[in-house]
Amino acid sequence: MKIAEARVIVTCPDRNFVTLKIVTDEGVYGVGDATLNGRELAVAAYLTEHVVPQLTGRDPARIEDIWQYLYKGAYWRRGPVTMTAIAAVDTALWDIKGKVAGLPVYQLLGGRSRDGVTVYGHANADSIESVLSEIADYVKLGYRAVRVQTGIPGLESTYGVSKDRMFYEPADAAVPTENVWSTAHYLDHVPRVFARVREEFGPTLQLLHDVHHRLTPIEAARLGKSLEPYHLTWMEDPVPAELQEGFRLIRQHTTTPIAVGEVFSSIWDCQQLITEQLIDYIRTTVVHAGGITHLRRIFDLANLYHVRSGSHGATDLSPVCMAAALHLDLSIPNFGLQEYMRHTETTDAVFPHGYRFEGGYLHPGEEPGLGIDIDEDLAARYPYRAASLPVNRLQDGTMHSW
Ligand code: GCO
Ligand code: MG
Repeated sequence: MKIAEARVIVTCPDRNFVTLKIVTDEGVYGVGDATLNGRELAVAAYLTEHVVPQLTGRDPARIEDIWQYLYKGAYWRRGPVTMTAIAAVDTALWDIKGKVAGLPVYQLLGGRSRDGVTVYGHANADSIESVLSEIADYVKLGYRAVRVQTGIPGLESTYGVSKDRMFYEPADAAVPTENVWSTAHYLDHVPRVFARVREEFGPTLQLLHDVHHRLTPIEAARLGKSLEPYHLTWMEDPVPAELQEGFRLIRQHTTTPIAVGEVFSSIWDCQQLITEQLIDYIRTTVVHAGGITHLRRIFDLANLYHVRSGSHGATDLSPVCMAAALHLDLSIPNFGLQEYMRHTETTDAVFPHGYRFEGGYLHPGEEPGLGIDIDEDLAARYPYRAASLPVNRLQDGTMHSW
């Protein structure tokens, strides 16, 4: 069997997605997600111009070799654009391997380690009172883990609070929207939110909170300490993680568990965080960290150091990434949680899939391969629309992390 063709499909069914479809000379094909929010066309060009011409004629069964070829062969290693492009190829090749074997990919990865993949949903609202009713809705739907974000009194906009109730889409304008941030207002408010949430929902609902890289280590340490009475499952992205040793300071001060990794693209971005046990959950996922092949390597390293998985699953990661993540989630020994932000109906129609939500779990389904497809005719009806993530400034106008 040989790779006959690879197509890059860019579509915008309510938001932009880039998908790679690899077709073999025997007609079997596989799909991989290549979406990098706000920088979609950079990956599309990387694939079209530099990767696709090197794939034709290769044996699709040689997943590891093709991964090494694209990683080492480019000379320029790592980085989100390169690693997202490699991820797309890798994911599509696993899909093909599963279809050829007649097995769902999780079976090729060692089989089930659990019955289903526990997911967390997003409760977000302007005020504490309205976030309580959002959480109640998730509990009714069967979720056992909920991420909680609210507006901050004194600030007009806050990361994580959507305009739409069920769907969250931060990439809302071609030229980035500008948000304003105050750490003082934030640190004062968040513990009040979680005090109310615990009072209302009791001790066992798993609660999470995303700081979105907005604090310094000592500020994050204060936040973690102030949240200890409400025993969160995790405090996410407390600080920007370019400086991995920054997490040591947070760790020394608080027992609130720490999760990080959605912007990481390789094992090297989290090596120190994992081996020094500075984090509890690693949140990299298939599309941005080199596909199933590389992500499994990250999770295996994490497993040695009591770090569990908590993969990113926002709506800007396509259903193709979600399907791939679920196969890995089901098979690894150190699974923690999987983020699950529902896609819109239009997105789901473009990407018909076998995975399903039931009682707080996602199940990848039993179809051979990943159990995911792209309806190319439908996709063609939704052309790309430029959309950027917002930027963030302090009240005095200084650029801050979004
Ligand atoms: C999350 C994330 C997202 C990101 C988005 C960026 O935890 O789900 O922080 O909401 O902001 O995926 O593209
Ligand atoms: Mg996040």
